[in-house]
Amino acid sequence: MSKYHTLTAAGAVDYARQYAGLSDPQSLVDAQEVGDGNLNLVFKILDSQGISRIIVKQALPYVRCVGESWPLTLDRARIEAQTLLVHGQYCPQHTVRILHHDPQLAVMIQEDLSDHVIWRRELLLGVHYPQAARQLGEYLAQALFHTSDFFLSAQRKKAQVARFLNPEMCQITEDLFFTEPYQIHERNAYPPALEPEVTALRVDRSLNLAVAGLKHRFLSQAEALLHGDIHSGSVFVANGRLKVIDAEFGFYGPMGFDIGTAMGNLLLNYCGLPGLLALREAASGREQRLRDIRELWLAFSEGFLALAAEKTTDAMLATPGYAHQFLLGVWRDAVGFCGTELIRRTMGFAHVADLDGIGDDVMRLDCQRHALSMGNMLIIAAPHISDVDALIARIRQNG
Ligand code: SR1
Ligand code: MG
Repeated sequence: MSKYHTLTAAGAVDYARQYAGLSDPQSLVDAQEVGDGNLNLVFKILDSQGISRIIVKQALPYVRCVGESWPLTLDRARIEAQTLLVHGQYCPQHTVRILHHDPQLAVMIQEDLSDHVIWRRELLLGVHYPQAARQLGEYLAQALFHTSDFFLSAQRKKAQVARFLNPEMCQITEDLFFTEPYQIHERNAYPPALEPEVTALRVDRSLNLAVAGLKHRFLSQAEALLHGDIHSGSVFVANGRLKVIDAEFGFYGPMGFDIGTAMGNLLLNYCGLPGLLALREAASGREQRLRDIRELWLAFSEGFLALAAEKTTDAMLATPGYAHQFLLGVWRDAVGFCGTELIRRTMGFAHVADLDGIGDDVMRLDCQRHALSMGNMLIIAAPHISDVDALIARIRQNG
């Protein structure tokens, strides 16, 4: 019989006392449930001073933001913990530390990051973390290179692909990113005023062909162990520091998906800023987002090329110029996936505060229209946008 049961706050405290590996487990006395994502329970475990010491995270057997009508695999907790452990092996400075996990209870204990803040919340307020984009690029370079065929032997890599099959979570992405926004679907959510723009996406044959290609790559290209959901809500920042959390969508997929999702969330912020901040702050925030995108890509690509030059194990993949050639494809993918993130976060099932948090109705609609048109443009133009400077020029042209 399964030992799974949902933890109460008191149960989470007991669990942390037993398994967090603290030298003073009895100092843990209370728990606060703070989960504000779409899927899981998250407890901060507090000591007698009320200081948060450790995080206990448990997967629920359904999508939290919907309820039991949308059941969901508990295996995602194992995938999440193991993905973060693998990424943490290669990039400990930017991966949340996992102290313990139990696949049957679908629970993990992770380091407390109360001295950090969620990057999205800061982006909404116009607070800039100068090193964040570069650090996220470094994380992606380390995590993706070391889990790819460039680094792992072919045998080991195939074993890892099998270990990280994550079909139910991938199906969510396949549906929410690549299918539902281009169909009439009950899960799509957008104001009636956007109907003309949404209909235009649905009937645009060139756009649908390009999205089909992206979906096909997501379905079939097992290039590296992806984080799988690397938006600005999955990233904690502090002065000079950055930690990635929440890898339950981890699986072997196309590298451009992680990079594109990260860039897409910076662009969602770019589109939303005029509705979130005063004119001058919004303009300067937008310039900052463009610089962030540039730094993210350069940190990833330069980091990846340096690792490839030093550590590629396969004799043919080590052929001079091959890693560079491979990255050209990753770049094209990233731009396309970035476009799909913009579209699905604007009119699909799962939205972001960068747009939905805009108080003024007219301004919100303007920003949403901008995100849809930018997403569309990026998906169509991806094969012709040669590098990150060309991307930034296109974004400026788009408004
Ligand atoms: C049902 S899950 C909806 C979205 O939330 C997650 O953070 C992922 O982005 C997913 O697409
Ligand atoms: Mg998440």
